[in-house]
Amino acid sequence: MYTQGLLEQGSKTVTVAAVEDAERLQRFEAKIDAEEKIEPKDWMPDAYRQTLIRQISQHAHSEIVGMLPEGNWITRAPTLLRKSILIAKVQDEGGHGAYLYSAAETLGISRAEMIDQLLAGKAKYSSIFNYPTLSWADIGAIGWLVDGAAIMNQIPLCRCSYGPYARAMIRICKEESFHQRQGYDIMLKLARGTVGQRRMAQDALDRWWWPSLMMFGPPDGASQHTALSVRWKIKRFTNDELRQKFVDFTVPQAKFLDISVPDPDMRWDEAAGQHRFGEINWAEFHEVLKGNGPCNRERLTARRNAHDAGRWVREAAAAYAAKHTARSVAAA
Ligand code: BYC
Repeated sequence: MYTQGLLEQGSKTVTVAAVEDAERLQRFEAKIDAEEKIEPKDWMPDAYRQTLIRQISQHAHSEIVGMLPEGNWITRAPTLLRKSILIAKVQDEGGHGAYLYSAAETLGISRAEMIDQLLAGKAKYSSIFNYPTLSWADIGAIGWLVDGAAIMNQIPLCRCSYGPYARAMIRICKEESFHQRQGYDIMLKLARGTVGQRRMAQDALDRWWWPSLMMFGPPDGASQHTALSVRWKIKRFTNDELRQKFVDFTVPQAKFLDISVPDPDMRWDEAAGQHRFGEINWAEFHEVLKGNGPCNRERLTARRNAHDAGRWVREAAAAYAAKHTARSVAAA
């Protein structure tokens, strides 16, 4: 426990609390360096707790808001099989949101608080979900590119230093991998289809390519949280490192589909063993983050309406739980 007294250390007077904190910080960092997990009841610096609450809650919101662009196509999927796959995928995203809210709750914030922040427009969620799904090919592009980018970012999160987040990510990544494959399969069918279907596939790649690169966050030089998150092994790679891996992984997949990445500056750098790519439109990214993307308002309105429509369910569940608690107290 913190002691408020004073301790003489040579000529310097420091608070006992500060010494205790420094010792705890040292033990905390030694644990992280040794690749041990930090668990909810362990001591952790407040900055670690706050960063995790921020990142995990934003991640949870992204999963929940991310159900909307794809949910938009459930009634219009071209076959029964595609419809079943899409329903399963959208349900998986809801499940991911639920595990992630639970992981964030272990840090001392409630799910209700996090949801209030989202509905009040105070919490961020991934920029990518503020773009519209205009054709069936967009469902292919989301699975291929958006889930592909998500996997690239999330596989390292399975090794995150915070135990509950790392464990949630293991299951999420398994499901994301099915999501990526079903998306690529849609793209493959379209790319090998009629002229019109090929055009749809190309159009979807044209619209989703750049927003997918933005999913990795601002460039390293502008990323305010990366340094500390990498030091504390919340993030294992920087934003630019993951973006580069994604480009290197995805460009050959586009070639196999025989459709073109919409970037005239894209080229293979033999010496570096990497693709070089053009400048990302960061002004567009910041506009989307400020709430001015093509669908920001629509997404928040949909979540607010869903929250209002579900109020009676939450109230009924709370009344049922209270009744059971009262009965077990009376029986005890
Ligand atoms: N969109 O210092 P930085 C999915 C914010 S869901 C919006 O680099 P950090 C799926 C950032 O939050 C996949 N905001 O931050 C679901 C920060 O703002 P604050 C979602 C962004 O945290 C359904 C500020 O910019 N994945 O796969 O070190 C269907 C400065 O950035 C974005 C995750 O959430 C963005 N793209 O790094 C289909 C993964 N980028 O908080 C698929 C977990 C940055 O200071 N999250 N910002 O106001 C992460 O790995 C990290 O949080 C990020 C950003 C790499 C995203």
